Amino acid sequence: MSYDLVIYNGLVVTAADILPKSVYIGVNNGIIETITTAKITGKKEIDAEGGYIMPGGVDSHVHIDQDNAPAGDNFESGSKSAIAGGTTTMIPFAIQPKKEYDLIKVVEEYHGRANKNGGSYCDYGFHLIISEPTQEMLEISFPEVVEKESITSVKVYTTYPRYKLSDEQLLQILLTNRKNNVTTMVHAENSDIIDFINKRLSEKKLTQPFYHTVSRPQIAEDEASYRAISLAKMIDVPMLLVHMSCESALDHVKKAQTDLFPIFAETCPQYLFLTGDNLKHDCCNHGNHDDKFQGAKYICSPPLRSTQKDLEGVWKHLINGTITVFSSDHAPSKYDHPLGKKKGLINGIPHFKDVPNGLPGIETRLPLLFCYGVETGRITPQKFVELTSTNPAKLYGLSESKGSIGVGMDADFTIWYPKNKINKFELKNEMLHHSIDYTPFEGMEFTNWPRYTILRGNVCFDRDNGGVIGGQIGSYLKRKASTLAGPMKPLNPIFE
Ligand code: DUC
Ligand code: ZN
Ligand code: ZN
Repeated sequence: MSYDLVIYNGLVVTAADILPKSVYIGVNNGIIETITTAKITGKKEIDAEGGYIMPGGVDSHVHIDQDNAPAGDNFESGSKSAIAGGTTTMIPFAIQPKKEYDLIKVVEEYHGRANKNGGSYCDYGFHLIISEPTQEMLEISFPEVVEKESITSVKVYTTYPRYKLSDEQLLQILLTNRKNNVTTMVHAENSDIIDFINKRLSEKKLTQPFYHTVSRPQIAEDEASYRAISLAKMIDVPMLLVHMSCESALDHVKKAQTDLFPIFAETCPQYLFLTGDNLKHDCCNHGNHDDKFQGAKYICSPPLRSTQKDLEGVWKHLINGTITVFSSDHAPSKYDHPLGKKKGLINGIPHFKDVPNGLPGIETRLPLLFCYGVETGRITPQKFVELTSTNPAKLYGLSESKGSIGVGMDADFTIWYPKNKINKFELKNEMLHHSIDYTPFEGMEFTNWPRYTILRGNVCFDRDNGGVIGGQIGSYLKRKASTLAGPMKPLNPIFE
């Protein structure tokens, strides 16, 4: 029997194991049909030459074609960048605009965005962002959209004037999510602390990009994380805190997990690799010290933290198991564009508050953690797979088809070069496929990169033979309920 595709001579890694023998993986119709030690043949064959064969990356936190980032990526460029960085599935956000209570309409509008310009290169789903919950919407439109679109995760914010919800609104959403088997994602920063500091910074005319880091201190994330965990405990419902950036906030997650609450944590490359020094225009990482605004390239929220010790605190929680998923929070805006980062430079005066938040990173997420985590020996290849593919697939209801290598699963793979096969190189933005004019990881050294990215049996990226060679074949993924949390306790009857 011949297969559509056979992959062989590599080390197959799942979140649990590295298979002890070199095996053959046979793919037909986009699905893994066999994994065998017996030699098999295919119409197309890939020799992994001893490199790791991992499940395709699942990036469960990305912002694509968002209204607040008109100088960002659309689905075409964002998903192309995903594929070129080893990611085969991404989950961007469909945002409820204020005063729009028809959530089916909201998601349909995002399907339109995803289908524009030929569609997506990788598979994708949508998380829903709720910015203005009403009782009627939560009772009628919300269950409808969950059912029709199979959306099983919702993000809410404790900050940003446009999105911020009160604690009571958060409780309402947690309860609604519990009833609908939906996972809640929370952006946790105390908005009153931020406003209080911002007022004083602006009075003192301290508005250069660096003051963004001053305006959103760790204590703001720490307090809001603790509060969100407390609210989730009250309703006893699974919750993920997104883009966690500091050790003290992660300590709260660890405590809740130790007490057997279904609280999960996400971090992102920027909180492992970059410090707030990058927001200073004369930081030694920048080539051009004359551009006093370039720190704006690093404005994201929560902000980059101060010291190497802060980064080590996040690494500790990544290694000790507190952190469940490693996402990019790809939230790109061009730097040199009036609607991009330079929106915050008005008549030559910097205003960090007007700079669109977020960093590009969908393409660099996997290579960064692979090179600085796996190849340095800080984490095992299995832990890498767990954080970057298996856990996001389980958390967001995709584990029947994505996130692992097994018979019956989608044939999504990231194949790495064998160690030392390629020369170490310094990253340059022109190597990347996003539509952004910079990467915050410029100049960092890489010892490896995805050699092949395969989506449902299609070789979409071949780094040495044409780069992105796949088409815009990405499909919308209907998702199931999360399989990460255990069974819930009975609901407190007061909340029925
Ligand atoms: N922070 C967010 O909450 N979302 C997108 C980008 C960012 O920096
Ligand atoms: Zn956020
Ligand atoms: Zn985000």
